[in-house]
Amino acid sequence: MLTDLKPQPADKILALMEAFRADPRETKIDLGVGVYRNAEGVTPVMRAVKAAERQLVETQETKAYTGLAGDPAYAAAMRGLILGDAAPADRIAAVATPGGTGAVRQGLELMQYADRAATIWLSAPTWPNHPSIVRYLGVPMKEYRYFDDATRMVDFDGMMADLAGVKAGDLVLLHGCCHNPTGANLTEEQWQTVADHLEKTGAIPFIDIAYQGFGDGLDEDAYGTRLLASRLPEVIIAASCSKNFGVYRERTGLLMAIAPNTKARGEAQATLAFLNRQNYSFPPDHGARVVQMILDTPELRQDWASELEDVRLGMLDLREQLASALRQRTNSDRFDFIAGHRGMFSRLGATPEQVAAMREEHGIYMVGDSRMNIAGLNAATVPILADAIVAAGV
Ligand code: PLP
Ligand code: TYF
Repeated sequence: MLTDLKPQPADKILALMEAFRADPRETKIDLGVGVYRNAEGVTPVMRAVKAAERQLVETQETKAYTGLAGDPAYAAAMRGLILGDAAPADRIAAVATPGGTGAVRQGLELMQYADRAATIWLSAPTWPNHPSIVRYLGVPMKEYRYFDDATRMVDFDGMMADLAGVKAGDLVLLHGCCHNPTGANLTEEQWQTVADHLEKTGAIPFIDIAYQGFGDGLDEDAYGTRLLASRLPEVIIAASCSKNFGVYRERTGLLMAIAPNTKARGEAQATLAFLNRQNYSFPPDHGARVVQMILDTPELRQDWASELEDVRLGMLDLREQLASALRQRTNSDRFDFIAGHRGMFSRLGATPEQVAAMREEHGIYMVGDSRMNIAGLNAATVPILADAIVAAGV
């Protein structure tokens, strides 16, 4: 059996992480994998997470199994964070999952279990794990245009022209905020147009929200998700706590399924618990419990939100610094889109050759499609990157 295995294509982002580690140059700059880093290059444990963990160590009396859906208090707290009161709780099924990736996977499993024939529409481009998992499960897949290479903004006309092809029951995967890999996001008006279209066609939004609080703020980043949740009968939401709580390795995610009515919600809840059981029985609990404690304890929640806000503003400041350094060097505003993008990433729009040249000559590591992790920069490396971008002729 094991001698017949074929090599699997590497995840380009994770391969880049290895290549960076192996590069001996002291001046190297890592703009690859989407992990937040502060000005010292550290991915800190957030203050509120430390405090909640301390409390947990002191007070937790058992590590016996939770339920198949995970801790209901975690689901309720996350529902509030993501949806506010956009949809009534008695229409929302939810299960804890191992990270946002686990939520995406279980959402696709749910979709496939419910309707084998349904197609999922992915943005071009999107996070590479989306098409990878979709293909692995054999879910029918189509793409819609999303990014305009010329303006480096959303190609909304292209997007809507392609989504004109959706059929009732198809799913449309949308990034809730902070689009990965482009950094280009829908405006509130554009979200409304998308909501109108989904309503009219009977297609179902599948929202992946992995960066709430990294873009324009916790509530602002949930605008599109809440709008769709308030207007459509069915919505699938895959959420990750990896970034906004900095609990990457704890594997903390949530899948929500908004159903048209309470009865359908009950079936969805039972099916999600069943699907958890088929894959791993009980989802991880430590990160989920920490997140729940933070969200439900006013002092912890306030401290968490304030640290997250500092992270967000720090990344916005780096965007301004880089756009301004490039404005000076090129005597033009053609890189201003970097300041207009939101979240951790920006797609620079460099060719693969230019990306390779920046890596070889300057030790600057960005993903091959020219996605940069803005959090990999600091005030000292912004001018170095700006010089390299100009030298590469981007
Ligand atoms: N969805 C998107 C768009 C992401 O960028 C990520 C990456 O962090 C995830 C989901 C899931 O992350 P995790 O599985 O680490 O929670
Ligand atoms: O896009 C990123 O960099 C993050 C982290 O297989 C990530 O979402 C990258 C690849 C992967 C899992 C997570």
